[in-house]
Amino acid sequence: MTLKTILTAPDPRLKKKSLPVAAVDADVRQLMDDMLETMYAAPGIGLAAPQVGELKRVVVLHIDREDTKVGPLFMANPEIVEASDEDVTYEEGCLSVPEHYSDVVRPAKVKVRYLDRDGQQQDLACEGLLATCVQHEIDHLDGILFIDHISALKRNMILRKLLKARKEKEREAAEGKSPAETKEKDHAPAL
Ligand code: GNR
Ligand code: NI
Repeated sequence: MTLKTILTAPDPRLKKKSLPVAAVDADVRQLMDDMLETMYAAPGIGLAAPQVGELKRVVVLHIDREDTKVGPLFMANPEIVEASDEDVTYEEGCLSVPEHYSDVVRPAKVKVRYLDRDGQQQDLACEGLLATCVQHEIDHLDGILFIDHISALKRNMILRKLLKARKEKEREAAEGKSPAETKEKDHAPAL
């Protein structure tokens, strides 16, 4: 078991389309197990392989809430085979878009077809948070983030903030300081 590093936007790897796996072999199972551990540590309720830099169509999910308890689920090559006409709005977050949340509209119910950890094909009817999460994860496999479903104005604001936060972190690392030591007076004034 190995913890993987979760990529954050903007990162070109998060925008790429992932490739199907030929089979659920030992390597894919290892990736699934590492992803599950990484997801639990984050913590999150789902994780897609491209978020850890592996451009493969692999997803893990585990939801443990009052109203929805499911998982751990391991999915290779997941596909939405049915979606409801009815939509639902959910405030989404993403481990690759840390500390930002936005309402996203998606079909309320979906049926997902996938290969499980044993390579067996499964059809799973999803509703509630599971339906939202499954669609969010399959989006990752197609290089789509939840911020791609919101207005360009909000998206660009979030991306700018993420880039600024990353540069700040890099600067602190280069100066060998802990974030707490970095005071406002140390910042270069914004132009
Ligand atoms: O942990 C997560 N929570 C979440 C909440 C609402 C809608 C989607 C999600 S998925 C997210 C983890 C993640 O980034 N998966 O790709
Ligand atoms: Ni995500």
